[in-house]
Amino acid sequence: MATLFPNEFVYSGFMKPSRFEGDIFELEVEGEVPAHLDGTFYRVGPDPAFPAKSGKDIAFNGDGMVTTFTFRDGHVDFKSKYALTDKLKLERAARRSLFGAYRNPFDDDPSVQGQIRGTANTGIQLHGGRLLAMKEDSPPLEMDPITLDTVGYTNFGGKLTSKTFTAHPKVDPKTGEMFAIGYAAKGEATRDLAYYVISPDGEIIHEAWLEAPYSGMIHEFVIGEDYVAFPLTAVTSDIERLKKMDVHFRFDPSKDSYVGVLPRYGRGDEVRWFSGPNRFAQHFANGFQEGRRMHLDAPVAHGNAFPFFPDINGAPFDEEKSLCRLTRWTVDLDDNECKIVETVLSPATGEFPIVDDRWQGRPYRTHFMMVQTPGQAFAQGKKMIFRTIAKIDVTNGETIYHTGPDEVIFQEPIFIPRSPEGPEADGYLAFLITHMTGQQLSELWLVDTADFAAPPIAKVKLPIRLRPGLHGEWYERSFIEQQVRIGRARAGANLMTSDR
Ligand code: V55
Ligand code: FE
Repeated sequence: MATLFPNEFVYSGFMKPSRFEGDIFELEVEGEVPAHLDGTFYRVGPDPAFPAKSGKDIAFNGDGMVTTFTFRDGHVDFKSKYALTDKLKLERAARRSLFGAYRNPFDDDPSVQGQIRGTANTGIQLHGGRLLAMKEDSPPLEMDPITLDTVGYTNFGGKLTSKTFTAHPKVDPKTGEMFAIGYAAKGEATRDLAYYVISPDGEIIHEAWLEAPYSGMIHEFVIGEDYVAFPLTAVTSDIERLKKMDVHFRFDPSKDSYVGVLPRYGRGDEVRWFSGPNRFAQHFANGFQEGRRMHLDAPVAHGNAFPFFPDINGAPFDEEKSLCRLTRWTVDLDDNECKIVETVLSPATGEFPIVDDRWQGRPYRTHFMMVQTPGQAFAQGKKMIFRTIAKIDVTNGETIYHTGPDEVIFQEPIFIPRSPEGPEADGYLAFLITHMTGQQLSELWLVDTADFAAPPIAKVKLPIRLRPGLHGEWYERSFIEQQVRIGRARAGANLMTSDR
């Protein structure tokens, strides 16, 4: 039978899979792209290659599509290619879905039992000579940083023993080390948490194993100079639910929040768990250490913010309680009661925060966050939608908004420094928009962070519609070239070994 996507929200309108692989040379530009920008915006997101087996799906389960926008001399070129996961290869051979519901291996076709079912659809990072496309239920997928051809899953020369690897690794801007975790590290819904430090040339140089207080999503974590901190909130998983073909995650309002603090190069048994009230939080885009205290900054809600991961007791989705506010959690290693202290940093409501990653893991000032307008926070089908970005000064709460016209929706931005050595958060935000009217084409908008509320300085126009994506990164061309050299040196070393 040929493929036909059913008339479901996740397959229709602005969510219809674009499934486009290819290059578009010399995109149209309205306005002016600063001529000195010399680098590439890498972005990944779910873009289902086939309709789900059941015909229904959630937005987080599509196959990873990687797109790049390369800037040079005021010109922009585009490329897109699927992350060619083991899953997608098997499904292409069958020309249909073989893997079942989101993170439920019990729902898979018997012919693919035991295969890595990752989609590589959530995060992307260029580090250690590898372009990694990541889904937090599987190892990272290595791709070629220039051609976007897939190399395959990497286990870092055999040193990655966790079954999973975060979609949000953190890079220390001073040392160049990459920090990563894997939760559900011994299999879906296990409490095991693995932690890794990866050197700038891509070697795993430290590993620790610990157990979380309960099994739930640990989507992102925070690094400091001497400590790392792992936040756990009430988005819980349970193997019995998976066996019953229920959804993977459910929000459990009876569960406390936790933060586990570990020395950067610590052993698992050195972890200290701090606790706080029931909360929802996903994206800890930054945080830092102040002496014996760790600060973790994230959009935090007092109820569930993800309608597609429903309440464990079947409580109806509460849009008011779902709205997150940028909040600082502080834990103090000298606090014998091990409590999380909570401070709200801005009145803006939303999710998908980003910072200037040159200030990753160190005292910083500026947070950008996608804004959800109360009353219009969700599209039909309960898809989170945004048409405003907030710029928040975390030192005093000052919040400035950039708002688009009613007929567009925004995706998460990346930050591009005006100059590599320039001040924090001074530069541009680049983000995809979708026109909700007409042909629903996509554009890449550039906003100057120094004149944040002003209209975009450039609108880069695509002749196609891209399905809403997730996280992205900006890399200078010199960095990309250096990473290609590191990757080639390792490939050469491996050849020598197998030759002998
Ligand atoms: C997120 C996204 C995911 C996922 C878990 O942004 C969490 C949160 C695209 O997949 O599997
Ligand atoms: Fe994320």
